[in-house]
Amino acid sequence: MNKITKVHSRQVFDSRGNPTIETEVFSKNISATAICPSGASTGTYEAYEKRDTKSKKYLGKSVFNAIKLVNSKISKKLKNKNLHDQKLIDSLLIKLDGTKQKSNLGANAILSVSIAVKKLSAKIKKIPLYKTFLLKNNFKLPYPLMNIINGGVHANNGLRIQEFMIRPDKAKSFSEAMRMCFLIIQNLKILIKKNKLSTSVGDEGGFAPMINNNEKALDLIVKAINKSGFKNGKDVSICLDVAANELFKDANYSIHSKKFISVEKTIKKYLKIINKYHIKSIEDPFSENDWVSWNKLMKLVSNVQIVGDDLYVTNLERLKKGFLNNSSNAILIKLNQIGTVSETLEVIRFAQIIGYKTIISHRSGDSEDTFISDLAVGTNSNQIKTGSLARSERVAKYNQLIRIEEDLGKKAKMNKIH
Ligand code: 2PG
Ligand code: MG
Repeated sequence: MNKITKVHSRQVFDSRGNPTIETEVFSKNISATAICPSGASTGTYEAYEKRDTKSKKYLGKSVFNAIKLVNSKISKKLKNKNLHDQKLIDSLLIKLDGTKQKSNLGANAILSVSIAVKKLSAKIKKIPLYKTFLLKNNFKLPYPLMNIINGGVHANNGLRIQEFMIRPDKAKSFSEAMRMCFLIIQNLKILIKKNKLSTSVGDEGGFAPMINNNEKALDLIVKAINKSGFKNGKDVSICLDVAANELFKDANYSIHSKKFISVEKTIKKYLKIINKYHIKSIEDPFSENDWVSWNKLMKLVSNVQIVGDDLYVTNLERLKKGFLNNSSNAILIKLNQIGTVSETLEVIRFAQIIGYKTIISHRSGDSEDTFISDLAVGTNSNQIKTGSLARSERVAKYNQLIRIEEDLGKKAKMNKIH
């Protein structure tokens, strides 16, 4: 048994330049670190992110109070505990916090400890991290969901939909998936330039051209797919994250233009773009409490992946409710929405039992930490959503998957999409 000897946190910065927590867990002189990510379009039911809202020093965004709690209370509690017993460690953290949304210690404090413990355990056992989750063998690589045009709260271009993504469905290997995405992104850049628009990027590395019409963005992507020699809807699929929480008011939605329209009209427009652009996946098409509309859409589409993100917030109770309501057929998994590795694994396990696709996801504020790449492979998750092939915090996750593919050698296979 290896014991935890010390837990130490420090304030570092995320990809948006905001303060966040890095925690280092020690067992004697060996240590591992983890950095907590942070969202912009967050769900109401997510676990609590603790920030020093009253302190002016970092405009209310510093995390020194959370860090203090790790370095005192949490460190004391975990000292001499079995490093390899992740469930025990996580349950001690949950108990020590004692609230439903982890608002005492902060889910950002708790998660950074939980992930660092998991990493250190693998390091000391000398096992690649991806081999320490739910799967014991037969590892498969996830399909990347690359967010190549950014809108919503991740950019300031006026695009209503937050994420326009591509998924290289016909790729036979992860490296091939990356090559396909690379080609499409390069061609998209040329097309954007030709249209005299800016090729600067948004929070998740996708282009953020000044267009304010969803269909214009979709037209550009279709052109880039064609120009790369691929067939939209066959070789490559277009996938969306609407993040509809941000576009909802008084039972109406403003997804397709600035104007708020009824659910019926919104669904009609969804069906129109699904057919026109062969869209294969839509995340958060409705807001987090609008269970009825989710179910309506599910009844109308058969070959489309409907993904719950803010709807489920990686929370088992909400996922169960969604399952009974037939709300979706896939779930987005974000560790910091729930706050510990063990709870995240529990949600993934349940989702897979009920036949939901699991998609491991970054946050819009992220870091060089690549834990989610290992998590995706180790839990047999079909897809990973971690931004475009730009900005090091996004690319780092893809690079880690390339390393895992190489490590698996001939055994490396892609996961199933359908
Ligand atoms: C989302 C995420 C990640 P954020 O909505 O799926 O892309 O964004 O981290 O801002 O919640
Ligand atoms: Mg989302």
